[in-house]
Amino acid sequence: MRGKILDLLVNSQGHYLSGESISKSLNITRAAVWKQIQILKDLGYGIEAQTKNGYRLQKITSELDEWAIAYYLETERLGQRVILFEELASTNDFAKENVKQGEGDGFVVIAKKQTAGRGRLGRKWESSLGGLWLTAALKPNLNLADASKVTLAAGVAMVTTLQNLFGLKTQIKWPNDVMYEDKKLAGILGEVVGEWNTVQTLILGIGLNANVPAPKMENETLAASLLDILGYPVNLNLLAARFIKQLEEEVKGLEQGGFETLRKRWIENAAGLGREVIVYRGTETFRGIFSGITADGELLLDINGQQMSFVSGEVKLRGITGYF
Ligand code: BT5
Repeated sequence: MRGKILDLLVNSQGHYLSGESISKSLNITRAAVWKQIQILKDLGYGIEAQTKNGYRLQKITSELDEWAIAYYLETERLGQRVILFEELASTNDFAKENVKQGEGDGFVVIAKKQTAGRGRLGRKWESSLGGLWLTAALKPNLNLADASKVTLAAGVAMVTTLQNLFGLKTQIKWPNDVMYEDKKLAGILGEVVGEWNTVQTLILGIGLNANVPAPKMENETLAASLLDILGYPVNLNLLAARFIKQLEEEVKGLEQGGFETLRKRWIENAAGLGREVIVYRGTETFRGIFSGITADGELLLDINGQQMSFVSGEVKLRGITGYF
């Protein structure tokens, strides 16, 4: 019902709509209209009410809201179904469960906060109220071997979104952490659901410290947040919608044109390229110059002129001096 009231208000393009006309259109009482308007105000919508003229929409909420995300969303495929929760253990876990039960390509789930947000390899992801904790389920027209390229695409999509919306220059730390001045602003967790012989679904989770202060980590990781960087809370609905759109574009690009364009854009935005790094693989340590990523999306290390490549998920990357 609230969505229908918002549809009416937004379609009246800044003109007043009387309580009576809303109640007639939706077949509810004027008191019910008034009640829904109060709830919308509590959700952060700016709605002007005049006794003579009725209601007028002044501002769309910047707090996460399903209607507002749909309003800003301009996609063909991703986010055709977006579900928002006040709280979830983990949006990736929820998406996985739903995909197993038949939810398909383009399904997006967002939680205002997570109680058991996950990083890679069982690590914990801090997810308090105010961040953007989002998972998209995708069935791209790609080989399973290309799944890791989709997670690289997600990193590029986030960096591009932050540049376009806020003019903010961020960098990607291999494989797909989004960094601001050597501090972690966003992380990506890509997982695969499905049996070997059925169509695979990618579960792509992204966590962005948006309208939260940067969390303090137990380990040596330094975190950043948009709130700290920009100094004001951003419109989470617009941010979510633009990111989903950009992700759709990147995945389309991968499906149609292969990895090369994305690889170039990834490299343009990479942190620590051309610098000395240490790669940890199990108990082994490799020291060399971080020279790029291969046509398969693997990390390339130049060790005394010899090129060596590493698959994501197996290794940990460290800069020699504080650039990550
Ligand atoms: C990641 O893992 O960076 C992937 C994080 C993905 C989170 C999203 S939120 C929506 C979806 N649902 C989930 O349950 N997960 C996804 P990894 O590279 O393993 O990094 C984990 C490490 O990042 C931790 O060990 C901490 O050091 C650090 N960390 C934890 N929370 C953080 C935060 N909010 N901001 C910055 N760093 C954080």
